[in-house]
Amino acid sequence: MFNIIIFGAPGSGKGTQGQILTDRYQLTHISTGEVLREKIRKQTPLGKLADEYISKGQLVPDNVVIDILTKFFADNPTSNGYIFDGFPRTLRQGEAMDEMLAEKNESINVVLWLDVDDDELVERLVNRGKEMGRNDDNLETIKSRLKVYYQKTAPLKKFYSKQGKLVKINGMGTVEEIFSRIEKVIDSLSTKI
Ligand code: B4P
Repeated sequence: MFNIIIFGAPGSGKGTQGQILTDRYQLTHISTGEVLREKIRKQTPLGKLADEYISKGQLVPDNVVIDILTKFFADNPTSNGYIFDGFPRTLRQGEAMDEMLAEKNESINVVLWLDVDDDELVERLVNRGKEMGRNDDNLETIKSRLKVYYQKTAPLKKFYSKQGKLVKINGMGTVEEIFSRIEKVIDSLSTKI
């Protein structure tokens, strides 16, 4: 199994590159953001709760997203490899994920950190807000998401760097250019496993 975390600030291309990676390597993909948006669309109790946080640019509480991951593993007990997109976003989530994988005698192989300038992040998200109408893609909420990213999510870089798993990818450029950088990293690592 080859397990990947795709990591980065909001708008860094996690969802975009995560989907391409899933198709290219036949991985099992989870985007916690997508799962939460689906619950919001269906107006489930969890969706209503998540909406209160997402619409303000805040993180949904750890226990809620950790439960989503637990269910994901129950629904997908075996795989070629998993790709985690938008999870973990806090140290507690990272620790919980390591424990869940250890129970399956598995671990994370690589954390791909998509590094993108803040100005570019804001521009991508503002554009998506105009095109797709996602209610968390407005300037005020985007600023708060970036602040939360630097406070709560960016410390995970140290967590994975200490484990020797963090690989920085230049996330500026076209989708194809960025994917080709990712592909080189995965191909070089997977031959060593
Ligand atoms: P997510 O769905 O993960 O949203 P995101 O961080 O904004 O990134 P996303 O993956 O959607 O965007 P991408 O970078 O691909 O989370 C949404 C919310 O859910 C969070 O704010 C939080 O509240 C909550 N949540 C989710 N997971 C959670 C967790 N684990 N814990 C707590 N809360 C959680 O792309 C952005 C845009 O850029 C797209 O429009 C794309 O087309 C464009 N783009 C991509 N690559 C590009 C490129 N190279 N050039 C130009 N544009 C590009």
